[in-house]
Parts: sequence; structure tokens; C-alpha cells
Amino acid sequence: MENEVEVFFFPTMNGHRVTIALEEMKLPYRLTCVNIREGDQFKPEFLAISPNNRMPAIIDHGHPDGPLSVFESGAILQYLGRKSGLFYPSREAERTAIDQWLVWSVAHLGPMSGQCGHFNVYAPLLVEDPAHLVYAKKRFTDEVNRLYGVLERQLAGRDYVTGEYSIADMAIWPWTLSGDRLGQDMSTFPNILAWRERIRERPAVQAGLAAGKDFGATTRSLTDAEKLASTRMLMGQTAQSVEDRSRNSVG
Ligand SMILES: N[C@@H](CCC(=O)N[C@@H](CS)C(=O)NCC(=O)O)C(=O)O
Repeated sequence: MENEVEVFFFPTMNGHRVTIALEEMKLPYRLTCVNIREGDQFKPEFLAISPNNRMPAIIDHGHPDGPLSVFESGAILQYLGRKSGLFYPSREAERTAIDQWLVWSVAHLGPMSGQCGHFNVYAPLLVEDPAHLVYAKKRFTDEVNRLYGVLERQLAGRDYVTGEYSIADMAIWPWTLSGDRLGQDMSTFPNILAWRERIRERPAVQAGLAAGKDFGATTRSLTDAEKLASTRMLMGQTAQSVEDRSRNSVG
């Protein structure tokens, strides 16, 4: 359909923010796989819409002025909220409250959880001496713990992060699913647990979470050596390596 939102997608927490929002807003969309395990994020046609070589990104083929692209999940959620008029009220006080928690999630919760996962899950595969990781593991595990404490306090007496369910909840929620894996004792965060379940029960959230779940299938069938090479490719990026990969993926 020519008025669809095309989502450049791989099934990750940041990707699910967008599919959940699209499902909640009932906007027509289609997924285009960006297999970040196989280097699709370096292709020139993807960099043209997402210069930071990260997914998710979208092209709204239904925009009245012609196709419009957006990268960064937070900017995408704001755009979809404005487009649909849903979950992102236009009253200044409400919108500002949502914006600050949205930015909190993209500036703190997502990146710190990502670093926590990096040092606990991936770095041990890549460094010769795991003893070098002790400080980094503690630093980011503690920081995720602090952030969960912030969210826990915010949810006291509220069903959703800013009162009504909004794009802020959609941005934060996927990242809280990995709490246990990131070394957090989730029983110490009862407000987060109750909120997490409240949101998980929403059919649109379940549909958003199921979107594109087969995209990782080719990666799951890689050998251990191939998986390690893919992890090295993901974790060892520099300006030059991105440039080289982009050039090599042409044609
Ligand atoms: N701040 C970005 C983060 C996006 C991001 O980190 N995406 C990851 C997957 S979750 C990615 O595309 N990684 C590809 C790579 O590292 O090359 C957002 O919120 O959209």
C-alpha cells in the first residue's frame, strides 16, 4: 500500500518501540529487514535514511508532502504520535511530561542497559582476560539499577509513566523486559513489575513484540565461529570501518 509506513527493522528493544507504537495507533505499516548481524546497516541506501547506521528508521510513504524518513526511535515515536494524534497529547504540560521521559529512555535507560548487556554478555567473548571487565560490569549494572529506581519512584501511585498511557511507556517498556538478564532483582521493583504486566496484556503490544520475529532466523543458524565474527563486526566499529563496509556493500 502506498500510504504505509515502511519500518527498517530488526527484532530488538529499540525496534519494538516502533512496532508497538504502530500497532497501538493502528497505522498501516510494513517491515523491511535490516539484519544488523549481517551488516545491512552499512548499506548506502540504509545510511541515506539512517546516517548513524542504526535501526529503527522509517519512511512514511503516506506523508502529504511526499515520502518522509525519520531515524532514532524517540523521534520516530514523536512523529507517529503527531501523525496519529494518539498517545502524545498536544497540550503543552502533558506533551512536555512525555518528552522528558521519552528522552530519559533514549538517553539513559536504553544506552546504559545496552552497555550493561555489552559488558556482561558480549565483551567476555571478545577480551582475553575477563578480569578486565569487572569494573565495567559493576559500573553499568549499578547504573541500570539506579535507573530502575528512578522508574520505580515515578510509577508510585501512577498506572503509567506520566499518568495516561503514552509513547513514553512504549519507549521505556521494551528495555525493562531484560532486567533479570542484566543482573537486576526485579522483585525489588514492584511498581515496575505491575506496570510491565499492565502493558504486556495489551493486544497491540503483543502484536508489536511479535513483529519481524523471524528476521533473526538466519543468524540463529550461524555456527559459533560465524556468530563470533558477527559480534566482532558489531562491536568493533570505527568511522573508517563503517566507511569501508558501506563502500564494499555497493552493488
Ligand atoms: N538511539 C537509537 C539506538 C538504535 C540502536 O542502537 N540500534 C541498534 C539495534 S538495537 C543497531 O541498529 N545496531 C546496529 C549496529 O550496532 O551496527 C534509537 O533509539 O533508535
